[in-house]
Amino acid sequence: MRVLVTGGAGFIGANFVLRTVEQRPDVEITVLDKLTYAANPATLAPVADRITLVEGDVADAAVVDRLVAATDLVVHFAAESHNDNSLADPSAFVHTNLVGTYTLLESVRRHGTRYHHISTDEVYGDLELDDPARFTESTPYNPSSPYSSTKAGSDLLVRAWVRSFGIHATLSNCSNNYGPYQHVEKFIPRQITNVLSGLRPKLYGAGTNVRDWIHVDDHNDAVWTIIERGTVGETYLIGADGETDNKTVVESILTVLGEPADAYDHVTDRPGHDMRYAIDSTRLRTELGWAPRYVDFTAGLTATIDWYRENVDWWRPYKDGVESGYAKTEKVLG
Ligand code: NAD
Ligand code: TDX
Repeated sequence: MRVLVTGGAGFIGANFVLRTVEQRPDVEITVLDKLTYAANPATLAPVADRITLVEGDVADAAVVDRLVAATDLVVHFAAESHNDNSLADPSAFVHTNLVGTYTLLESVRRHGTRYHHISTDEVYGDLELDDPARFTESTPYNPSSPYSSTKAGSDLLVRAWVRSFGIHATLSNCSNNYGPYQHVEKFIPRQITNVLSGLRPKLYGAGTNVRDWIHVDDHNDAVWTIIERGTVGETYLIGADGETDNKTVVESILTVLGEPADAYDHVTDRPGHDMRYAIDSTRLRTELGWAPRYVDFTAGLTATIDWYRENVDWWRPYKDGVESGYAKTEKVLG
């Protein structure tokens, strides 16, 4: 099978490529990636001779059409993915997440190609801390940020292209991922690499916000499950029952790294900061038989910390630039 992976040089897409090369030797992979600041080509270096890497934009119709014409399946990971960046400048988010998805949809429509759309639980907005509810496939869309609204818009385009044009698409909305090869701008790698660099972790506001953590390998196994066993036109939520508040995550990282658990700073909160995400993945588990393998978040977090400790060369070139960007707006709270 020939698979086109968009965004395959970023965090989740690259983990998907590495795992697929290892586990499915029959799959021929082409990666389409713009190699933005978020990509790290070093991640794919070990499989360079097993895949084809095309540097290009998912909103470039000519490139997309040439690649889609020569593939059996598109897995669309490419996106501008960081909420903080979307607050500073939303333009790239509209371009990549909306125009890029539209461009792919028109191409898969033309060629009748199977398409899987990767999305996020953030399209559902947020929950209160004491709300017993979790997101399900029927939760109404209510995104908060420029990032999540462009992801929500991209999901709605896919659904409309299924209904109006009969494209063969499935969608998945996953909770917060962690694991190796995640950019140091994101919460968990930022705090790990802060401690490893002699800097104090930075917690937005009080740190009571809750995220529903899932290991990236569990996400990608679920994606293959949906591609192979999902019903075309349907949406599946992916989550591993990993709800944890940010303060607990920072304290765990410090403890694992042998530092005092309170050696972190509270800093300026994110504007419009979503309070809590929580996924009910019953449908994926009961209908398609998927289950996460990383059920102990502390064990998965410890393995991830070890990975960043052992792979300083991978993240070091990105660290200073990210921290100087945050320093422009972030103030330590008294
Ligand atoms: P990432 O930022 O690490 O990687 C994104 C990749 O897309 C990068 O390699 C980048 O170069 C590429 N890209 C950006 N714009 C492009 C364009 N115009 N054309 C081609 N390539 C482009 O993101 P990630 O965390 O790996 O997220 C991947 C997908 O998973 C996104 O769709 C995101 O919305 C979704 N998602 C992420 C999480 C999470 O916790 N990180 C959770 C749920 C869903
Ligand atoms: O330095 C920080 N301090 C901090 O307290 C950073 C970078 C973040 N935070 C908080 C904000 C969030 O409550 O940690 C939490 C996680 O932040 P991010 O890693 O930026 O993730 P989030 O905004 O939750 O979005 C992530 O999950 C859903 C991904 O970046 C999205 O691409 C995905 O769709």
